Amino acid sequence: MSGSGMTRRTWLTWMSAAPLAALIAPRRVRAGWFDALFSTPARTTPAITPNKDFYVTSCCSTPRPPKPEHWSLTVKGLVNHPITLRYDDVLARPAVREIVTLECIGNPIGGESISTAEWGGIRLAELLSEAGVTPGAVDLVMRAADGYSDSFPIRRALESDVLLAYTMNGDPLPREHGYPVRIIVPGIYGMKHVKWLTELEVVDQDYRGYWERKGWSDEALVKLRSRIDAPGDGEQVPVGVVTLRGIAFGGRSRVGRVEVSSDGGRAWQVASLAPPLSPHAWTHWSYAWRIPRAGSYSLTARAIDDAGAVQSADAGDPFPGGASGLHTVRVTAV
Ligand SMILES: Nc1nc2c(c(=O)[nH]1)N[C@H]1C(S)=C(S)[C@@H](COP(=O)(O)O)O[C@H]1N2
Ligand SMILES: [Mo]
Repeated sequence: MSGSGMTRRTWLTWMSAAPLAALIAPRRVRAGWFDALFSTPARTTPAITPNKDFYVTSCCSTPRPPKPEHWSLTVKGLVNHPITLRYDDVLARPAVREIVTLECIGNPIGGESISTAEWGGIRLAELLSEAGVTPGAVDLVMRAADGYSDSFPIRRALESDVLLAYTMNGDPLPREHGYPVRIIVPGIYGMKHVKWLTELEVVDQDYRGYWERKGWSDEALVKLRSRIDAPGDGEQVPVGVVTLRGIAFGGRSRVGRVEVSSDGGRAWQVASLAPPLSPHAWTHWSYAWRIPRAGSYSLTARAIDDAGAVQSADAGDPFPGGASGLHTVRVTAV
C-alpha cells in the first residue's frame, strides 16, 4: 500500500535538520526552529482536490499510455453476450458525472491518502445488463495494463453508482490516475478503483486480487473517519477563539455529526458541518473553540454516522482492513 508519507517526511526532516539545528542555532532561534521541526502545519482541504494534488498509489510502474485507437475493454465470463468496447465506443455512450472521495486502505489516521474528484464516465451496470450477467455470478474481476487485478461482488457492480470513468475534474484521466479508463466504486477503499482497465470478467467464485493475496481485506469497506486539518499538530495558538476544522468520511455510511474534544476525549462538543458535494464525498466540519486559558491541549475529533454509529477510538493499523482510531493534535495556547 502507500508507505506512510507523513512518517517518512517527518523522519527525513528530523534526521537531516535536527542535529544541525541543535549544533549551530543560537538558543533563542533554536526554540523557534524546534517548534517548526516538531509540528505539522495546518492544512487546507478544498472540497474538490485539484488533479495535480490528488494522492497516487500504485503497486507497480505506471504503464505507458496507449494510443486511444489501440485500447479496448472486454467484458467476458458469465455473460450472455461478451462485449468489446473501444475508447470511441465508451465516449459515444451516455455520460454521467459523480463526485466521489477515494481513500487508500493504507492511509494512516490523519493521513494524506484521501482525495475527492468529479469523475465522468459511463455506468457499469448498463454495460453489464447489455452483456447479460448469467445466474451463478459471484464476483466482477477487473484486470489492468500494469498486471494489477482486483474484484468486488457482482451485486455491487450492478448498482447504478459504479462508473467506468474516463474524466477527472473535466480532464481526460491523467496518466497516473488510470488513463484511459478506470473503475470508480464509491464507499470501497481505493484499491478496488482499478486504473488502466483492460478486462472485466464475471466469475462464479470469490476472486482475490493483488492486495488480498498479501492479506489485505477483500471487502475493503471504507471506515468512518475524521481528520483535524487546523490547527496543525504542535502549533501555538493565541488564547481566544480559534477555528478547528477538518474533514470526515464514512464511505457508504453518511456522516451525521462530528464532535470535537479539547480535553483528550472526556467532553465533546458538536461541530458545524458543510453539506457534502455528493452522497459519495467527504464532509467538511468546523468548530469555534473558545480557549479558556493558556496551556497545553489535546484536540481530537470523532465522526458519528446518520444511524448513530460512533467512529471507533481503538487505535488500529491500516493492515488489513484500514486504520482505526481518533486523530489527535496537540497545541499550546499562549
Ligand atoms: N491498475 C491499478 N489500479 C490501481 C492500483 C494499482 O496499483 N494498479 N492501485 C490501487 C490503489 S491501492 C489505490 S489507493 C487507488 C489510488 O488511485 P489514485 O492513484 O488515482 O489515487 O488506485 C487503485 N487502483
Ligand atoms: Mo491504496
